[in-house]
Parts: sequence; structure tokens; C-alpha cells
Amino acid sequence: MGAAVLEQPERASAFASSRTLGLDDLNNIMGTRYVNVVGILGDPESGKTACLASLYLLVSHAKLEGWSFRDSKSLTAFEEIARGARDWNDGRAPEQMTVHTELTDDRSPGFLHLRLVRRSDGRCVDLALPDIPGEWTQALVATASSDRFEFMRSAEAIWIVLDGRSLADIEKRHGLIVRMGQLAARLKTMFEGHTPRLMVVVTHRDLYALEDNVAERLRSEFNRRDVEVEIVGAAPFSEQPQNIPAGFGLAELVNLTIGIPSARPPLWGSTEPAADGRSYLNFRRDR
Ligand SMILES: Nc1nc2c(ncn2[C@@H]2O[C@H](COP(=O)(O)OP(=O)(O)O)[C@@H](O)[C@H]2O)c(=O)[nH]1
Ligand SMILES: [Mg+2]
Repeated sequence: MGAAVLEQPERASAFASSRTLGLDDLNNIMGTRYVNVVGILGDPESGKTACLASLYLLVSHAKLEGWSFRDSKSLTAFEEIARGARDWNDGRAPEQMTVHTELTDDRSPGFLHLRLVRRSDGRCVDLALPDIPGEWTQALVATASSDRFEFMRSAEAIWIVLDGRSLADIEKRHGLIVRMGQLAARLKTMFEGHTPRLMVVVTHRDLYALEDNVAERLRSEFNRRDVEVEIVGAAPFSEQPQNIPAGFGLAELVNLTIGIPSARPPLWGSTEPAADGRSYLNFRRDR
């Protein structure tokens, strides 16, 4: 047989649709530049999508402390998840402020992309943030089904999003903390000890400030499995903006996700790390 007569036409831009990026799209970007992949876990309704919507609204309004917006390959997707938040800002709180995450592909996540510039040193970072249904986290905890989280082997940081209201509720608190221990054990198995940096993001900070003793119980549940965590109180949205502004905690979350600022000045002529050409899915396994 001869070669195909017509080559399949290439799309003008790999991201023409500007929707969420698939693993292939992400792999393509990662071939040319360093991308900070973030894993985002958490039960349904814990505030995962709200964190993404709020982060986008903050950066697009130049209100993410310490960071400036540079670019996004998934603006349409950000606009979609932020739409609910817009309505909220117009003064009417819709029943559900963020669209419930539904994925057409049940096996691999869609990623949102943000390129940010750190004001202190001009460093440019590309974040790949998946918006994942909470059911995936529930399945990971309950049955260790981790195939869909294969991408997290390339993650530098994982956000574990918790609903602060569940931690405030004495009846729900214990069960939630126990499940976090189970999740820690799953992650430890999954990463064979080389767990990415973990941030526990406790949402609804506008309604509930995490008490020290609860934070300690949460932390020790992870530490028992030799897993270190940072705990961040966040309010992607706020019902009490006079006390806690919407977007509270997200700059800290981004700082922790990127890691500590380097003391060194940026290299001459370059503020971006050179592409290292690492292969996406094999990245962590090689180490
Ligand atoms: N007041 C308040 N509402 C929040 C906060 N975080 C999330 N929400 C709301 O909680 C609901 C569930 O959030 P969502 O992001 O859709 O949960 P997901 O299923 O984890 O993606 C939505 O109505 C959010 O607007 C917060 O910090 N404060
Ligand atoms: Mg969601």
C-alpha cells in the first residue's frame, strides 16, 4: 500500500479551541518549556473549581499579590468556570457559583493553563491545573483506582482541597480527617515514597477559621504516613468580603506551589528556565 494520498490537515494552532488542554496538548508544551503541573484532589463540592475560577479572576484583574498574568492557552475554559463567579459579583448569589465539573473523557483530565510572572524577580512560570471531578478522589480513596491520576507523576505539587465547613462540623470532622489519612496512604503507595509537595487547601475561610488543634490533627494524620503537608486556609469566594476578601489564601497557595523564591538574580538575558525536554509521563519514574 502506498502512503495516504492526503495528509490530515494540521490545525493552525494546537490550542485553537482554547478549551481545556488534554494530556497530548500538555505534553507538547512541556517539550518546549518547563511546566509546573499541579494535581488537584478533593471531594465533590469541596471548592476545587472555585479555587481555579477565583485564581483566574484574581490574575485577570491584576489582584494576585506578587504575580502578574502573562498568558493562558485555555482562556475559554477559564471564562466558563468563572462565569458563575461573575453572576455572584453582580450581587446575586446563584445556587451554584461554579459549574459542576463534568468531563467528556472519563479517563484523563482537562487542564487549565496559566502563565504568570513573579513580580519580585521576573520569573515566568507555567501552571497546568486540572479541573477534576471529586468522584475521582473518592474512587482513589475507596478503591485505590489511580490510573486517571497517572499525570500526577509529573506534578510538582498536589492540592488537596477540603471544605472548611466539614472541618468545622464536629460530626463530619473526624470522618474527613480519617479519610485524609487514607488518601495520604494511597498517595504514598502511588508515588513510592517520592510524593510531590502537598498542600491541604481548606476552603470557606470566610465562614470558618481553622482551629490550631484541628489543623494539628489533620497534619498528624498525614505525618503518620511519612507525608509532609502545608495547610492553607483559602476563600476563593467570600460571603463576608469585609472580613475575608474573595481570593484569600490563593497567592500563598501559588507561592507554595512554585516553591521558595530563589535568592539568585535572574540569569543575564533570560528570565525563563531553559526547556529541559523532559518527557511528560516518564518524568517522575526516571528519578
Ligand atoms: N463562601 C464560600 N463559598 C465557597 C468557597 N469555596 C467554594 N465555595 C462554593 O462552594 C460550592 C462548591 O464549590 P466547587 O468549586 O464547585 O466544588 P468542587 O466540586 O470541588 O469543584 C460552590 O458553590 C462554590 O462557590 C469559599 O471559600 N467560600
Ligand atoms: Mg468542580
